[in-house]
Amino acid sequence: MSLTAKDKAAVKAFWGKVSGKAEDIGTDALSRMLAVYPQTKTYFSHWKDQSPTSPSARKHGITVMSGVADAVSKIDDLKGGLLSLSELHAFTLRVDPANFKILAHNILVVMAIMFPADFTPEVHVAMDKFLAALALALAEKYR
Ligand code: HNI
Repeated sequence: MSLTAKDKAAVKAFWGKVSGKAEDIGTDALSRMLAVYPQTKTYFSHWKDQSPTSPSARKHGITVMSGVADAVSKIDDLKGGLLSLSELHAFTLRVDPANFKILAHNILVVMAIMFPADFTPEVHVAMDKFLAALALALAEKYR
């Protein structure tokens, strides 16, 4: 299900409101992923502290959201724009693509908690579709 012009406009407008808090969103979403889906910890065994609120987890939450910000700027060509990131996750990190949906879910949960008034059903569906398209783009090199 591709992103319509309406979806893209909703994503860009909402991102404009929340991007100032991207680091807070990322750190909370990443720590929730590690806490709620502990199997995701296997990808971070090189961290000396894998606890959800560890400095490594916080730093990675910020890193992930820089990837999301990049994806918003490349919303018209996610597959092309995220090619190198997909190669990193597929070939180097060997992240099971199922985890992209898990992290996307946690990002949505945190956005809903932090921005209840702005997170309308219209924004919810647009962000859900955008993060699904992002996950698909990241899984592109797995084919
Ligand atoms: Ni992901 C590294 C973006 C999902 C495990 N990840 C990155 C980097 C970005 C990034 C950006 C840094 C790349 C670089 O160093 O050049 N990751 C994203 C985005 C998503 C995502 C946008 C989905 C929304 N990554 C995931 C998931 C997992 C994951 C779901 C595992 C559960 N990512 C990693 C690991 C690294 C990583 C592991 C390397 C981290 C490190 O410590 O170097």
